Amino acid sequence: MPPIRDIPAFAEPVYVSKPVMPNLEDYVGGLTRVWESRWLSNSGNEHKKLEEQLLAYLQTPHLSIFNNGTTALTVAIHSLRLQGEVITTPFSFPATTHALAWNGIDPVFCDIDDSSMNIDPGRIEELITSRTTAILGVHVYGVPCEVEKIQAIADRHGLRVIYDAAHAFGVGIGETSIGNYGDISMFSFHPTKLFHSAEGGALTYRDENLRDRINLLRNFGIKNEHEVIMPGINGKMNELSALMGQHVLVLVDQEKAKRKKIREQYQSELKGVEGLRLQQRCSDVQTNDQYMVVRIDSDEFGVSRDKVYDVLREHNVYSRKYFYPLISDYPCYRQLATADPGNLPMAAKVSSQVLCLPCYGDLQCEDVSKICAIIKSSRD
Ligand code: T4K
Repeated sequence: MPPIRDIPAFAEPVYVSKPVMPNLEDYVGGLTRVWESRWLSNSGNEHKKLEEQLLAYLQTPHLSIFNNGTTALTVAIHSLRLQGEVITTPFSFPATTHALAWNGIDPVFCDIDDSSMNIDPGRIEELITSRTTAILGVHVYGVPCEVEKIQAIADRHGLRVIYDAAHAFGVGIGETSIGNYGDISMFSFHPTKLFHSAEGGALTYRDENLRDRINLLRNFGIKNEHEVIMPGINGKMNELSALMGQHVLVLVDQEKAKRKKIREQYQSELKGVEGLRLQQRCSDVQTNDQYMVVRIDSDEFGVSRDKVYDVLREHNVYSRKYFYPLISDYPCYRQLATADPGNLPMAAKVSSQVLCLPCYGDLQCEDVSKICAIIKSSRD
């Protein structure tokens, strides 16, 4: 390995993610249609078209698109009339727990599994009380939670199950698309995601009875011009985003294949380096290769995750510590009994080790090699 001082910085910043951009002329062609229609929001034609296309792609019985994943998740929780306490993971993006807080629900933090980095089903039951109404899991980095075990616990205790599938677009277990597990799943269509609509999100669900309620909640609870029947919110996706989504959707499989190659290159170049732990693929899971995460054990590797992050930054590489700090360490949640670090030893360990490396279709092979060289030489 060259000494770190001999590796030049990238001329341009290399970010953790870069959005897939559709062909501009194609998008402008679609925009002309929107311009002429003078219909910009409130379930227009583009919105309807995107919902149909996503329904087919995600292979779920029902789907409602939203202006972002956070609003979608907040509505999902409200639509199931959840109250009291919900058991969730502290190892996620703030939106997961905030969506509970916005519904007046007390989050209960459960530790995570060392391998999947998702909520540990073996620790859920001890947290159930008479106030528990649901389990909110997150398919972190697109790796599915242990859905069968979680459902069995929920069934035993009469609980609902919601999945934050923000990272899991296009993921499946065997032949089953990930959006078919639990009562409701939420997908994020933020530009940093494999599939995006500039901003956006969706809920998928199997119960047809939820459809009207979710769609009403998405539109202020307006039933018709004379009736507002529930305290809804504005969760509607606008037509420009819906059009963007249509143009990005046709590129998703190609982007997925490119990211798979990039991840494989990272895996092969970082394999066997003492102190670096790479995420293993599960044999029955169709992954989406959206994130490339590496875990750094500072004792074995010789330097800490934070040091590697700093060295990458000095070389113009903007890796990200998804997810550090833990949600349970935020000032707004750390007073909760289950936020006690003693309750969450694995989450604390994982959060101090993870680093998400740049992973997007346009990243070049030589860039991946250089990033790996910087990481390996960061011990100098
Ligand atoms: N649940 C989970 C588990 C989530 O991860 C998220 C979102 C949500 C719920 C909520 O879903 P949404 O309401 O967002 O639909 C980013 C994203 O903003 C966020 O959507 C995502 N998770 C999270 C993991 O990553 P930040 O604060 O790291 O974003 P930012 O602006 O620093 O962007 C990261 C990098 O991406 C930048 O360094 C450069 C690049 N980038 C970003 C944008 C916005 C681009 O190249 N182009 C862009 O347009 O949260």
